[in-house]
Amino acid sequence: DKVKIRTALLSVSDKTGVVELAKALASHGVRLLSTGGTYKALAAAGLEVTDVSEVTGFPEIMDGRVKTLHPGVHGGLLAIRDDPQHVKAMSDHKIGGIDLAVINLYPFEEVRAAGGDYPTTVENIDIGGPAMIRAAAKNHAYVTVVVDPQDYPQVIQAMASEEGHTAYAFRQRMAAKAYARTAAYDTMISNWFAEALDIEMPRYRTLGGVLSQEMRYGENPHQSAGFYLTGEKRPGVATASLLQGKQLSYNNINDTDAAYELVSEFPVESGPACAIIKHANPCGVAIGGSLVEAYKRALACDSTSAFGGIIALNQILDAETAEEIVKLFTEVIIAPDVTDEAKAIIAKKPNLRLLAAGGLPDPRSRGLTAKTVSGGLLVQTRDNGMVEDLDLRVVTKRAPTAQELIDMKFAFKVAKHVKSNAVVYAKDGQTAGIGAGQMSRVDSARIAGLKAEEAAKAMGWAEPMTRGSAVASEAFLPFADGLLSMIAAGATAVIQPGGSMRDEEVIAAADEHGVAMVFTGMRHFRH
Ligand code: 93A
Repeated sequence: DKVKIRTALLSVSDKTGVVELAKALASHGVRLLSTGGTYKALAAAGLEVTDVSEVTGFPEIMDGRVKTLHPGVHGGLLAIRDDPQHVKAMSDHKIGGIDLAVINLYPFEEVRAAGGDYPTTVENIDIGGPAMIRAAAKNHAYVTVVVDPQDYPQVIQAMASEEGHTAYAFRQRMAAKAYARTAAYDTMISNWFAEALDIEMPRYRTLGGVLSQEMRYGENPHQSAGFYLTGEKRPGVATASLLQGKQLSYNNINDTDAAYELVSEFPVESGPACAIIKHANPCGVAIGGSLVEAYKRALACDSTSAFGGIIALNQILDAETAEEIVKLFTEVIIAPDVTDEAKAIIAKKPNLRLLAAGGLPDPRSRGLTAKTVSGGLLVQTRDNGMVEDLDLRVVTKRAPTAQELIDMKFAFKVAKHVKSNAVVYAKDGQTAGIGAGQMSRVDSARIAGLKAEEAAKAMGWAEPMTRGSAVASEAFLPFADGLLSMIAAGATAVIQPGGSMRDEEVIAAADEHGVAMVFTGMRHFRH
C-alpha cells in the first residue's frame, strides 16, 4: 500500500511552509510541478521546478481562471497506476503520474471577511484547486493530497523515514481532510450568497462552516467537540475578541450565545440591559437605570443560580459594573466593548473570560439556525419576531396600564429566550421569576412563582416581586389552570400568543379576577 512519490504538484495561495516542503521533496529526487505564483516562489528559493503549462502544453489563460483544468493534470492525478487501460491512456496521451498534490485555495473566506466587493469575492472562488483536490483525494489509493500547511511536517517525515513513500492510512486521512476542506469551502460560498442575496430558503443554500476551534471536550468531558464558523458578520460569541481568560468551552459558547442574543433584544439607545444565563436559560434579566443597576437587578432575580453564570450586557462594560461583577464567581462576560478601567478591574480575576463583541447583533436580522437530530440537521429561519412589531390585542375587559404594558413586553421578550415551557414574571423592567423547560406550563408557572418567593427571602423583601407583576407565556395557555397559578402568584397582567381552543375559558377567568390580558398572535417556542 506504499506509493513512492516521484512527482509532486504544488499550487498554493497560502505559501506558508511551501518552500521548506519543496526542498524536502527535491532532496528525495521528487520532480516538482507548479502553477504561476507558486512556481515563482519555488524558483526564487533556488529550486528546480517545472511550470505546469509545460506539462499541459497549454498556457495559463483568462487571468489564471484556467491553468490546471487539463487532462494532462487530471489524468495524472486520477490514473489507476496498475490498470493496463489507464496505463495505456497515460502513455498514448503522454500523461505523467502525479503522486502528491499540495494545494490550498484562493482565499475566498479572507476576502469575504475583509468585506471584498461582489466581483472581487466572486473572482476568489477557486475552481481548479478544488477540482485537483477532489481528484487527488478520490485516487488516494495512489495519490497523497495535502491541503493544510500544518500537515507538511508529516509529509516531510514520511519522505525521510519511509524512503519517499506515504502509508495508505495517511493518504486516507488526508483524503478525508481534503473533502472536508472542499465541502467547507463551498459551504462558505453558499453562506456568502445567502448573506449577499438575503436568501433564507434552505433550498438555495447549505449550512455549515469552517472549523475554528477544537475544544478539550464537549458538553461533557467524554465528548469531543469543535466550533465551526459560518463567516456570518453577526456580532456575537463567534466573532467577539477574547480580552482575557482561557478559551471558551463548549458550554461557555452555548451559554454566551444565549446571553448575548437575549440582551441584543434591547438596543443600546433604549438604555442598559443585563442578562445572566445558566444552562442556556436566563436566571435574571433587567433593563433601565445605570448599567450597574441593571446588573444588580438582574442578579436579584436568582442570585443563587447566577453563581458561575454568564453575564451579557448591551452597553460598554464600565468600571462601576465591573467592580460589582467581580464580587461573584462568573464564567464569562460579553459586552459590545469594555473600558480600560473595567479591563483592569476584571484582570484581577484572571480566569474570568471577557469578550468584546464590537456591537450588538440585529434581533430582526434573517438567517438560519440548525440543530442535529439522529441522521439529520433540522434547519429553520431564525426566530426574529419582535413584540414591538406585533398587533397586540387586549382580550379582557380591563386593558393593561401603561406600566403593565411595558412590563408585559419586556417579559415576552425574555420568554422568547427561555426554553419552553416558559413563564416569565416581570415588574419595573426586571424579571421577578422565571420558569423554564417544564413539560407542563402550570409547572413552569409554579416554579417561577417559587423562585420569586425565594428571591424575596434572599433579598429581604416584604413580598415576592410577582405581586403586581406582568407575566408572559411564550405559547398559549391551553387551560385556565396556568392562569390561575399566575394570578395566585400576584400577576395582574398577562401576555401570551392566544389561539387555544379554550381561549374563551382563559379570558373569562382573567376577567373574573380583574386581570388584563393581551394576545400577541406570535409564539416563541424554544427547545
Ligand atoms: O483560477 S482557478 O480556479 N483555475 C485553475 O485552473 C487553477 N489551478 C490552480 N484556480 C486554480 N488554481 C489555484 O491557484 C490553486 O488552488 C491555488 O490556490 C492557486 C495557486 O496559484 P499560484 O501558484 O499562481 O499562486
